[in-house]
Amino acid sequence: MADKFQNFINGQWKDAKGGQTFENRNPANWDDLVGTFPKSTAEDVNEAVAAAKAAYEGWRLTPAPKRGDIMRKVGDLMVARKEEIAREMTREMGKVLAETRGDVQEGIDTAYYASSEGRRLFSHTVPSELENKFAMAIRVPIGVAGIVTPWNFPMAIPTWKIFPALLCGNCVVFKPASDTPKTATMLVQILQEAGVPSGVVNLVHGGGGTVGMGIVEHKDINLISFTGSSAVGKTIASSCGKTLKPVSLELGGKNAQIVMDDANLDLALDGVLWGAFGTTGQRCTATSRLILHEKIHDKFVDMLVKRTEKLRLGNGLEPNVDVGPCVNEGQLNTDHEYVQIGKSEGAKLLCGGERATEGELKKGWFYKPTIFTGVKQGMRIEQEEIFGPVLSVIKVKDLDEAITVLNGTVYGLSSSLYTKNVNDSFRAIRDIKAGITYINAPTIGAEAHLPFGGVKETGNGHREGGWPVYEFFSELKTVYIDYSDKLQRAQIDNY
Ligand code: UN1
Repeated sequence: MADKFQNFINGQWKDAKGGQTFENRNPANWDDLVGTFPKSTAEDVNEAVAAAKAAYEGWRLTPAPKRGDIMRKVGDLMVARKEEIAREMTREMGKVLAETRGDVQEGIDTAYYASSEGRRLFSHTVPSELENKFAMAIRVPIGVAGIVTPWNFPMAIPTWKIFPALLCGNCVVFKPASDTPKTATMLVQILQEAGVPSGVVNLVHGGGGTVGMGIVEHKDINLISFTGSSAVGKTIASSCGKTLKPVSLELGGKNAQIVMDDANLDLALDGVLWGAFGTTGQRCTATSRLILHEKIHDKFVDMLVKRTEKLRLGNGLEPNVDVGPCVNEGQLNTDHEYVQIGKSEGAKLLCGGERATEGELKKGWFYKPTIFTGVKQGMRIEQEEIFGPVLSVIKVKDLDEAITVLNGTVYGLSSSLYTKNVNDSFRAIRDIKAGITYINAPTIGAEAHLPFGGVKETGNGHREGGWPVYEFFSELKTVYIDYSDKLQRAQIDNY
């Protein structure tokens, strides 16, 4: 009998009102049923939103340092359960244990950061232009936040949104990806145990169309934070536009690593292997393009293919496994379709390009790490987000061409340059159009206390992580206090 999980609404664990459920299976072994989860409907969303709205009146008045104390407890509980959560996460979405441990750690870092922000959360106090008048801007919460998150960082990304939302004094209705409902459940259990009052955080499982869009469109949801594809992000933004609901979007990427002819090639090789095939290429920040200076192109490609062919695929819970499965059959099919597209566009397939089915691997959604060379600017495999272990290699003659190629997509999340030349580094930092640029490090590796996000169709200008996310989850109220005992007209009486 598989474990049966529930929604969490107004401090109670409960089934979906309609009684329907969906299954969550291990992508490394489809026979392994992780559990069944409620397939919720609009009724469940309504109940969760009503609970959050009612709880808001108490939560908004709880002092921010006190909310921060709860966040510290959340961090402590996550530390205590880190290994257990990491193992369950690997089981439900496949990435290897070292990576799921990192994912939980990112949540822990975010909790402690949020905790300290409870004693800050400041804005500006500035002088008034009039005598005997005081002026300042203070931060106030907004209301009920709808949080809709993906499966690739099932702990880190929800914490990036939920912890700042709560710390600022908002209540939350949370819809996790249906590929990772168990990690989300563990997070909400921890929030409950840490003392978050009933109704302040509500968890509603189910599909994106019904539950996700149900939250986005709900009149009593006051702001939305979403991470996922650019296509869905545009739909959400259009919906939010109708009522001017604030929305923070973290969307697709087509990140590139540039390797110049003076780079430390061994270092660049470690970087691209980790960037392209870590998390099976299923990161918003994954390296899906490798831009090589023509002088080192052939040598580097040789080095890369040799190492790629040695990567060990398998169940991420087993030792010495480098690459886990794709998250589900649909993603595996997408990867394979893109391989066909790459071939038909004339790119040269050097390795991978097929499903891995040896031994136990046939029980899961494993795809061999794939490399294409001879990729030209404008090909679909060079332009479109694949979200799998498929790397496109592009040859360029100099840094200018490399940056032009790197900038030539609709996305702009992460980017990386390997070089020893300090002048080239600073030119790249200035000219690359991306939210994140790494020098001599791969495209992945964001830290919890720095802004995370991208430009162009990667988002809508907001950032997660660090301090800017607290600006999204709060509003400014400007306050003037006149203690002159007379009418003072700004701009008029003093000029
Ligand atoms: C994502 O890919 O959606 O920098 C988030 C990184 C991680 C976060 C990635 N710390 O790759």
